[in-house]
Amino acid sequence: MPGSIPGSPTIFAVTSGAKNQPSGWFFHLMRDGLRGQTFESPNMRSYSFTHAITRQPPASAIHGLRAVDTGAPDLAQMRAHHADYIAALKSTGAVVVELPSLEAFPDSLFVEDTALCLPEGAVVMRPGAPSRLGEAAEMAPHLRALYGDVRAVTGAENFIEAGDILTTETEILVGRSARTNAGGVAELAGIVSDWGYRLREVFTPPGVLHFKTDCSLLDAETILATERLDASGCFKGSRVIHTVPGEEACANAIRFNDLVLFPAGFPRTRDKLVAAGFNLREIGNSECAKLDGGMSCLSLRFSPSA
Ligand code: CIR
Repeated sequence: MPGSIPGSPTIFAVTSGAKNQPSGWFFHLMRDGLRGQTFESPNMRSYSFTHAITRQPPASAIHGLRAVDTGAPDLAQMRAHHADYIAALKSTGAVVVELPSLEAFPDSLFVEDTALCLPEGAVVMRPGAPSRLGEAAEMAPHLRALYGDVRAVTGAENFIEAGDILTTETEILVGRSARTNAGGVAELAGIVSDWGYRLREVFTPPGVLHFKTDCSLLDAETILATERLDASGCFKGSRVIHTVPGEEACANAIRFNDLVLFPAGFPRTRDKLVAAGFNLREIGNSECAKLDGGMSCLSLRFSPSA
């Protein structure tokens, strides 16, 4: 597995067929909408969702992967935070599929890393952490139950975790990292080009677990990011709100319908986002943070079209 290697971003262009449509997302949203609504604008597709999938934290989560050991997570507290998180997702009207815990996989509560979900279909990932590879196979049947088209990254040397993927209104950004290599990015690019998406390869800063550890989509034009990630230039053309220095750990938030789920304990960045007009819901994240997990990691968010 390669580490983070700075370099020129690679754009994987759309190459084929259906694919010359402006965007599959727009058509699906116009047809299906969210909870029966019809959107007047396509500029909601990257943060309007009808569904989410979560997985209960297993008791084995106390043995989950972490870059630095700051002590074992408190399981009861982690589960209480997880329940608050699910309640926040549901409060937006979304259907939340709550999967049972998987004791064999300590990190399996971090379902985001197992799949990329788009309206046209889902792509099962190939996690770069050996202990997490089996989590993707566990997720696949649940995706097949909701989607007509479920594909997978399968190359033996290709690795990719969806924590490294940020889907915006116009493109899919994928950060190479210690978990996501060039082969994984290239294989995903081929898969999503068939659905009409443009994929841009970027780089997760050294020492940062995933690309989205350091950034989040807030709306069609706005990204929340750490200064260190924004300095790489990967968000040129977007409005970027920086986390306040010292509060970098709150860069991983999620926009989910009308809410921004935001980790509790970062008051200065919270106030900045509230002042910018976002509707924040603070969720405790102290225990998942001990395992380098945050708001995005705890769910798959999507609007399946079939
Ligand atoms: C891991 O190291 O894989 C887990 N302990 C944390 C995964 C966090 N997932 C994410 O950022 N998408």
